[in-house]
Amino acid sequence: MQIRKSAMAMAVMAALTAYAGTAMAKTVKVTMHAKESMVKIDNKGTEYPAWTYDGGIPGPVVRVKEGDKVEFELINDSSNKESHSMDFHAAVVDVLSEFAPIKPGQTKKFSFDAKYPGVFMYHCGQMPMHQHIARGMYGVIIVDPKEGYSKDFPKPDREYVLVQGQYFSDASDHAAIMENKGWDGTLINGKMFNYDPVHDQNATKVLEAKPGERVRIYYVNANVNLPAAIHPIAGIWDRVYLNGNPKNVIHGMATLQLGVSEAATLDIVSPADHPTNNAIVDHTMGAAMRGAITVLMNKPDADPKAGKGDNIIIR
Ligand SMILES: [Cu+2]
Repeated sequence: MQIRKSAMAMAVMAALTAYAGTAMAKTVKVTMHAKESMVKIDNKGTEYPAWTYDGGIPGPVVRVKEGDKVEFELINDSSNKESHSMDFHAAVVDVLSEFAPIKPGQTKKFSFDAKYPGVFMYHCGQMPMHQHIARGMYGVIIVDPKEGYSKDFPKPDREYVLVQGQYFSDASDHAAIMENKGWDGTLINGKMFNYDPVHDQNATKVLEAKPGERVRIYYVNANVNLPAAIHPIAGIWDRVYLNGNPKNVIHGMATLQLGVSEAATLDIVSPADHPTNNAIVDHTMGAAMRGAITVLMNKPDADPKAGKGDNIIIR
């Protein structure tokens, strides 16, 4: 009788938990500071006068659940010279209201409901917009589906964010950027060859997983002008979710084309029986050779914390 009782209690608990999982939308407060500050854009420490959210390229990873209300606050630090704004591609609002710029010293708040699950770019939309993006004002917001994981959207073992951007060493020449002139590098999470010790002797970081694990990559093409062709060398994307929406699934893709501002969720599963390496590239060779190569090491002694919890972006 005791066993039956506790089994029933567990069933009720499970039902309540499932209900709570789908029904309890939260309000998520997100505050960012626009900062015009120096950042390092390569592994040897070259400094660059960037415009950023919170001092880094890309800006902070925002992660909410489908149905959540995002209450956003942008603070344009008074030490800045430029006006800045925020455009979340996950938001359905008014471009002239919510996304309007603010001057240095001003603060702006707006909120939106995260209605669609997936992975979305955010960026500054102040003019000249291509200059604000080229200088580093972009990032990613992940909206997890309210249904959670399923057979068609399996739980990953590790998750990593990769945000690609174009580097123009003279970002003051915004007329040249418009014509894609002066494109000197491709940044992955803010640095050329950030996670590629194979092609850059100064690189120290890689993505890690254990053999056979499902690794989920949230990839954002924050380039100013160019599409990106995302391929995991020596592997195949097991599943690709266009715009990161679990309903938009494609199987067995070698390369996924991402237009400018497009983002996707890409799953890769390495062989379980031996260690392997992948190189996640923008197969557009001009971009790969400028820095868009990321090594994923699949090895038994992978750092157990890498690609989990808050460690989905390696800074
Ligand atoms: Cu800006």
